[in-house]
Amino acid sequence: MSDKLIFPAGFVWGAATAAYQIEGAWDADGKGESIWDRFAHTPGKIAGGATGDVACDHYHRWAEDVASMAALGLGSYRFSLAWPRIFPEGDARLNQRGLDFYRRLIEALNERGIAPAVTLYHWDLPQALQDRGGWLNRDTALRFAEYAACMFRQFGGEVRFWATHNEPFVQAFYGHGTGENAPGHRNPWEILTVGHHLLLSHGLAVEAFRAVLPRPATSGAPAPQIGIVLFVWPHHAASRSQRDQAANRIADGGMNRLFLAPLFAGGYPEDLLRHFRWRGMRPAVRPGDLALIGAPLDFLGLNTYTRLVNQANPFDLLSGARQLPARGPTTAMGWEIYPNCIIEALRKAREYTSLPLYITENGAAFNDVIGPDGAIDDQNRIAYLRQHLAVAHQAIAEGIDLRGYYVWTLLDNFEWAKGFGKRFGLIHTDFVTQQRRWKRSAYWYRDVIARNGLVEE
Ligand code: IFM
Repeated sequence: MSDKLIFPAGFVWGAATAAYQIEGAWDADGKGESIWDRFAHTPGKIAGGATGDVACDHYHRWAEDVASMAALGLGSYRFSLAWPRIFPEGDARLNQRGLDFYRRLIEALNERGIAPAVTLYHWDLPQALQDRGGWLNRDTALRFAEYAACMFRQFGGEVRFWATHNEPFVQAFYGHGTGENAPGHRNPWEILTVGHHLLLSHGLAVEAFRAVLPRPATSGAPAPQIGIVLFVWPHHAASRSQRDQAANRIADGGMNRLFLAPLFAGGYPEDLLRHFRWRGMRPAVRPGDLALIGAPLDFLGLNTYTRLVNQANPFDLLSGARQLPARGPTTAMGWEIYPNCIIEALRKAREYTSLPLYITENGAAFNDVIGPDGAIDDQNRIAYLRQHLAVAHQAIAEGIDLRGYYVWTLLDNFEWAKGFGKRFGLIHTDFVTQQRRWKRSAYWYRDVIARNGLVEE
């Protein structure tokens, strides 16, 4: 590796968060209950009984957090809107105070030259819609499109990047298959229906976006763009055996192709449909759905952290595969440190689309230690980020149209079912005092941004 890896001019350096993981203020100023509020308030669902009721209290401390972003030199900040903060019952009644919060945040970002990258849905569905069936109900897709259209009208011009969804795979498989995430259903038969309705809602939202914010005829100031963020983790077969190869293809299919193919290749992959149909599972596709889902986008975001190694396992009725334990060094999540996940995820996306690509999440949880002087010398996180960025640079050199990279995450936050124990942040959060403290990796990332690349001293 050269010791100087400079990224193209205009490369977007960012950091990402999500509403439920940082905002807190779960019932403040008229916010409605979300499925994550309900889930976290249910005993036994979250490690240590944690909830996102307060989290990083970003709802009240957003100005301090934006100041940190500016000090880091971020070119863009990726965050999500809490749908029930804006529509407490999911539809109809707009909560002005929730809207005002996001207006203040977006204005503050733009004033500092930090391009807002807004995700409309990062898993916190209004509970009122869940009570009407949630994502199992096709109607939720229509409600999502109305909410999205309202956001485009309210903030359209001030937001540079809009993403409809974050990781629909996770909502469908962990929310409805394993039950690890809200709404906590353990019913694999729901997965494809939920996945399809998420994709349908994406398509309807894109249609609304084009109606509210038509593409400008001439180029001037950067026009708002619309895309989606997918979980794309490379899958490897445990061996060359035909059984492992076949199991790996289905496992990869469930996570990656199930979403890439309808978005970019006109429909669900036949082999997956066959595999799931045999198990009594099928997406509830109606005429016209696939055309909506495949509507042209402006960019694709990829969240990637590691790879998965799959072995055939006839006892797993869903995928027919078992994931082998990580080999070699891992992060605190138990995820193998595998920097090539970046280029493999990008190549996978490129099999489907020539759109501009962004790594919208990449980063690592480690058991950070606060030294006697108060410093957090997280060399392991710096090494992780450096290795993954070096591979991102290699991808660009290979001709992949990678336009930006967002570290997951700006500050330690609520890591879903794992509670507060897994710290991914560049900035340390003391969840008792809410004191923020820059880790060494934050200073390091600031220098990477300032130099537009990796320049080792
Ligand atoms: O914290 C999550 C995030 O909400 C979605 N992508 C993966 C991250 C780490 O698990």
